[in-house]
Amino acid sequence: MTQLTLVIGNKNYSSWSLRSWLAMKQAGLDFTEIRIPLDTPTSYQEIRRYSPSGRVPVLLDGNLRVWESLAICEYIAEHFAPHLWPEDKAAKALARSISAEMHAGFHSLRETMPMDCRTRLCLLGMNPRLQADIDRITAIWHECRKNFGVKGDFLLGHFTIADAMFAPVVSRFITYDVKLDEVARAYIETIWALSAMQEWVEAANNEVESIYYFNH
Ligand SMILES: N[C@@H](CCC(=O)N[C@@H](CS)C(=O)NCC(=O)O)C(=O)O
Repeated sequence: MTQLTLVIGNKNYSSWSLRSWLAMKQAGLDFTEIRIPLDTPTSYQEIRRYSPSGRVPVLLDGNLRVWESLAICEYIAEHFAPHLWPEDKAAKALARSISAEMHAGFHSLRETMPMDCRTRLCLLGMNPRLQADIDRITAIWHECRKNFGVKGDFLLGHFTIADAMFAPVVSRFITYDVKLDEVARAYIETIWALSAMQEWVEAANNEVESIYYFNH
C-alpha cells in the first residue's frame, strides 16, 4: 500500500476536512497529514499545489488525488475499509442517501453556525431556514436510530461514513448549545466521545489561528 496523505485545513474550522479525517481514523488507516491554515494570503496557492478544486480535504495516494470529502470517504471504503458502509442493503441505501444529503445541503446551518469546535458561542438568532435544517437533521438521526439503533450506538449501528458526514454537525450543536431531544443528545455524546474526535478537538485547541469572520 502506498503512503496515504490527507491534506486538510485548520482543525478548528475545517468541517469538510474533519469528515474525511474521521472516516480514515475510524477505519484504522495509517496516514500522513498536511495541514494548510485557511484564510491566509497564501492558502489558495498552497491548497492548489495538491487540490485541483482549490479546496480541502484532498487525499493523496501515490500519484492519485481524490478531492471532495464524500469522494474521499467512498475511495477509502472501496479500497481499504468496506465496513465504512453498512452491509445490510436498506441500511446502506439510507447511509448513502443521508451522506449525500449532508454533502449537498444544509446551507443555512453551514452559514449561520460555522464550525468552531474549541469555542462555545451564542447563536445570533434562529430563523425558519436554520430551524428547518436542524429539524431535518434530528429527523434523520431519529429515523436511523429507530431502525438500526439495536445494532449499536451510531446512526446505522456501527460507525459508518454517515457518522463521519454528520460529525461537524455534532460539533456545531455543542458549540452553539442547540437544544435537542434525548435521542439527538445521546447520539452527540457517542460521536463526541470517540477518541479520534477528541484527538481532533484537542489539536483544534492547540491551533493558534483565529478566523474571526467564521464566528459571525
Ligand atoms: N464540497 C467540498 C467542500 C470543501 C470546502 O469547501 N473546503 C473548505 C474548507 S472547510 C476550503 O477548502 N476552503 C478554501 C479556502 O477557504 O480557501 C468537500 O466536500 O470537500
